[in-house]
Amino acid sequence: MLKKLLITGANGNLGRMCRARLGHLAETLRISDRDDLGAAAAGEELVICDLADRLAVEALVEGCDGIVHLGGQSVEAPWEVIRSANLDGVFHLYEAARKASVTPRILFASSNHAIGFYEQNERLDAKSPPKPDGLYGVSKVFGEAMASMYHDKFGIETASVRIGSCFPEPRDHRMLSTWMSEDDFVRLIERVFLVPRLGCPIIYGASDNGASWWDNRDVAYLGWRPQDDGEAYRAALDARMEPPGRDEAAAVYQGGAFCADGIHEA
Ligand code: NAI
Ligand code: 15L
Repeated sequence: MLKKLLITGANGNLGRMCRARLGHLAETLRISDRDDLGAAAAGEELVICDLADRLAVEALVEGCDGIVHLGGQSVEAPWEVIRSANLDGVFHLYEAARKASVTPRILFASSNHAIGFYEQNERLDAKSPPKPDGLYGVSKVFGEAMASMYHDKFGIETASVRIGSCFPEPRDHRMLSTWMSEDDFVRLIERVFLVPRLGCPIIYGASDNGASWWDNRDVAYLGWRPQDDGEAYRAALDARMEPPGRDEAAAVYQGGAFCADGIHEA
């Protein structure tokens, strides 16, 4: 069991879910976001912190032996926003981890948008080079690179999870391939913090989808067995919406509509 597990981005969709469901992994959860976090539950410490504030992030990370790093800009945005939250923020997190009295193990919430420009007829594994589909995707590639460097140079272990689409259920036809159920994400987080040796793997964060494009055989040693499958929602999706036209980005690229998005100017 961990002593203190830090969850960043705890006001977000995944952060709220993790806050509610990860208490069994640690004696204390340190819950953080840049906004109000409500009242602390039993076993929680609350820390308001902007990831762009280097000294505040050092204080945030000190004493934590595990970090689920969900905080940051989670969709495409102007460069200034991406840079502050996802580049400076990740640098601050790793510098804080390097300097801390306890070296934390980290789960970094990367994204399928790090490889979004692969076409949907391509099959990827952990060795597939990045192919980001926007500034947001580039920032996730940066985060994976930081994880790799801090592992090789300082021994900090990180699971970089290229999360597909983690929502209660798939929202469109592309997500039949990219969906990860919340239950499967919790199972993955458990394995990341329980496995004796983690290293610095790239993991595709998706359920056991019949329509998957991703191969996680390289991380079989984690013992993660996703149990859900987006196929269970196909009939309901078909009844609710038309699939995208075959030339639309949503049907061509793994990153879907992000590939058709332009650069967001400030
Ligand atoms: P979200 O946008 O709901 O939550 C992100 C949280 O980060 C927010 O509460 C926000 O206040 C916080 N945040 C943003 N900038 C910050 C800063 N400078 N300092 C401190 N906190 C800051 O995103 P969601 O869906 O919960 O995703 C969590 C993480 O997982 C994100 O890093 C996202 O990129 C990644 N991800 C999520 C996917 C999904 O399907 N939900 C898919 C792929 C990646
Ligand atoms: C992401 O990276 C986003 O954070 C999330 O909101 C979804 O858009 C997801 O990718 C996706 O591609 O479905």
